Amino acid sequence: MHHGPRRRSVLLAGTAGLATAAGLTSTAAAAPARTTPVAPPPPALIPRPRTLEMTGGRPFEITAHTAVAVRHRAPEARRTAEYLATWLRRATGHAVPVVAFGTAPHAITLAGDDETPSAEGYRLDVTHGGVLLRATEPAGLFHATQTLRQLLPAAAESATPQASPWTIAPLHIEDAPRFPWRGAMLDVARHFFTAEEVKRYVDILAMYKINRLHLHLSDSQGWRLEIKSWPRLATYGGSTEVGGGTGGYFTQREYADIVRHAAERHIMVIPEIDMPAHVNAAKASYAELACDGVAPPLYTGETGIPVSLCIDKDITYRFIGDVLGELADLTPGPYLHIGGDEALATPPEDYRTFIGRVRQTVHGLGKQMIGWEEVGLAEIASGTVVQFWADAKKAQGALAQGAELVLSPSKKAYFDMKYDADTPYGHDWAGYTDVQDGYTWDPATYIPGVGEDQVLGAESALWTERVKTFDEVQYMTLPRLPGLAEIGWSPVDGRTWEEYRVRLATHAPRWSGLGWQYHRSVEVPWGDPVTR
Ligand code: IFG
Repeated sequence: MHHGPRRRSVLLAGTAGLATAAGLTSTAAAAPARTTPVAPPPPALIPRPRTLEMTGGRPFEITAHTAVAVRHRAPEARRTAEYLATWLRRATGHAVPVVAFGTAPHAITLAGDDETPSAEGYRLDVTHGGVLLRATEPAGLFHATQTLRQLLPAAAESATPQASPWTIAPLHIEDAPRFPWRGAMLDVARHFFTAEEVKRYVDILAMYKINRLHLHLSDSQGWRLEIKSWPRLATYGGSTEVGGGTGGYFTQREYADIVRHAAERHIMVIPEIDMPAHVNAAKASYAELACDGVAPPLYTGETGIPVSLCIDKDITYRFIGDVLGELADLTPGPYLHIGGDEALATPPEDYRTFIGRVRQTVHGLGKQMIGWEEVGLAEIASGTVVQFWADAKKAQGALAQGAELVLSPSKKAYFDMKYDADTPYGHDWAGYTDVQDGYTWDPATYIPGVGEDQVLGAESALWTERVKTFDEVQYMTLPRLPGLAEIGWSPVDGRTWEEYRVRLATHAPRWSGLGWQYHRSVEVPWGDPVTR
């Protein structure tokens, strides 16, 4: 961070003081060699904002007199102001009160912005006299606070007061996302992760303006959400995981807590109950779900196993109605993800019948259906969201029915893919995905014949058959997630790996300061080894 003018003025004052004490004439002492102030380097923001202009002049400094002021029609803005003030207090040690607009001379102000209506956009102005965050919607204000966070040194992430000068070079930013959907999927079924760990994951997403958390809540190896009308799904179906560990599940209270934590950071939770395949945990829990009435044993293996719900049994649809009904009540977001992937044990005609019935259940609950690309093989309503992961033909078929696409290409955005041959965790069936590989693609050109206006955005997917601990989850996520966030948010023109990798390297001290694990890929110029 550039300290030019402020430090120079302090130096000058110091020098003059010393010079006067030494009896030197003030003119001689006060006229050091004139150096033209070096323009501060543009800050290393990720995702890169739409416009950024360094406006010069003396920096803004957070001091004991700095307050956070708020003036916005939405009551939500006050909570964002409190979030920002709380964050600033920790590392600066200053009081940083939240005050009403106009009452503090030296303030960081969160305000409305009638000029640039946008769901998530914002404008950010830094001058010597103050900082102004403007946005029409609270989500835009929140994104502006994440940008402000990155304008301060990494020491600002510390949980205890640091001495760093808290200065920001004057600038003007106008910003808004290219795609509305920037997501991250976490598979909590193959290995279970606690609500606390999921909330930490949400904190990583928030730093990079990701706005969707897709939770893969059920699979053959585990059922991870309490369903009151079918209690054994969680108590028995959630009692183990890949490798035979104790597994676990979210009570409905814990799931609601995850939803709240995410909503405060303007992240929508999208729950997935995978069907008709990937259902061994459910069938093991209730024999009546099995076609032959015999519950299979719990499954703790790594590979997918051929299994299907019994398409022509009525109880199957009562089960689905009950489960999705409780899930809908717990999920404020508009989407229910019904999976639909890899239905190898479901005959194609049965699959089409099944997806048709589930679609009606989802719509009956007032929700929109989202499914993996295979749901395009069935009749889906226009407006269904289809998540592309491997087969362009299936995705194009879904588009032909009026679906909208979210891109999770397994060769680019599957964070269970190893970085390289030395990565101790994860898979390699889609090939290695190192940081550069995961960054060099574009959602508007990735699938032949599918352009910008048919794509809602991009989403990473972290499957956890071979990712056991939350440290491993962080290691597989960082440093690839910031790249996916930039792909989803920033303008594509001018976006290059050569320029991005330098910005990315400067974020490592932030992750270290927060105790987040990450992979120090040889592709990134990390600089001097930081204590990790
Ligand atoms: N494909 C399966 C996942 C997971 C993945 C691991 C999808 C949609 C392979 N389905 O990806 O359950 O096993 O990379």
